[in-house]
Amino acid sequence: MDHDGGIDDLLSLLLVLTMPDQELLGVTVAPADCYIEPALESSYKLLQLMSQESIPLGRGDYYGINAFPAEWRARPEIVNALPMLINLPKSPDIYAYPSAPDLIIDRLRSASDKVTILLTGPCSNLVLALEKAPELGAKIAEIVWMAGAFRVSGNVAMYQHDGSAEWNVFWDAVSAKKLVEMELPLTLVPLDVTNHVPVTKSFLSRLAAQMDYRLSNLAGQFWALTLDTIPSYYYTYFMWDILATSFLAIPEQFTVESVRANVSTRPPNAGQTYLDELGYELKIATGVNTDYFYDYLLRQFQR
Ligand code: AGV
Ligand code: CA
Repeated sequence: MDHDGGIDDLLSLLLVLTMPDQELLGVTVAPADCYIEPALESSYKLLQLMSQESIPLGRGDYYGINAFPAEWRARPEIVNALPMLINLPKSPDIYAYPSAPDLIIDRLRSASDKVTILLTGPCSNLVLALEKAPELGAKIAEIVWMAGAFRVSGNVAMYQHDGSAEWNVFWDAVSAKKLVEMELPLTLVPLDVTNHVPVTKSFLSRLAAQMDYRLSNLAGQFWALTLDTIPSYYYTYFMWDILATSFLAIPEQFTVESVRANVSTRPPNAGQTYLDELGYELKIATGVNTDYFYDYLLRQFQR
């Protein structure tokens, strides 16, 4: 799993660790929707909470072209101060961790079977790994990436931009284009489908009703931190990464289309993903059974 330290990235890490059929081989973090130090600390603490601290962590040192707003990047600091996490041992020296691309290479190389790669941030770490060791493409069973916006608007509101891109692609559109061009088995979970799963108070209320379970209690606190997303009249916090993560466990609840697509790397639509007859083969999730999805989350956090 490669994530970028957002609140829903960290919840996604927790969710993967509840999946009986997934063996998590490693976690790498990109310094995108986070500052890298607190994000690695929260990742390490969550692994400890789940008694999985032997899963290796890798540090992303590559910074994309279009930085995330600082207010978003700073939010996960709060996570490490929550009562359930604050007193857990801090990670050893995060600068002693391997670099993210090196850990990805090591994990793929030493795996006996093909590996699924879950990306809940930009794809730069994976692309750097595959550029260094292209033969490892053959070790990938599937890449599931929360990214893109095809038949809906994007969520980037920036200078020199028309709003058509989704942030994970916009941060490093050049790497995104390279990844798409590789034509590896790639399934995108774009805004087209994540728009259907906002973080709602009614869901949080159902989660709170089962807060005797430690994970429900913690997840409820994480999600509560997302409700003041700024500016609130424009942004809603969605279960972006959580939905992409759920795809690993309940793919049959999704509608998936095989398409040809491409990625723009230039203003005014840098990072836009668009359907293109002459583009590259990939899959996009376009629908999900939302009731089933929310119920699934409530079940997984009953521990
Ligand atoms: O574009 C969605 C991606 C997801 O990987 N991230 C958040 C999720 O982790 C960027 C993002 C878009 N809008 C945001 C974001 C917001 N209002 N706050 C924080 N991050
Ligand atoms: Ca993310």
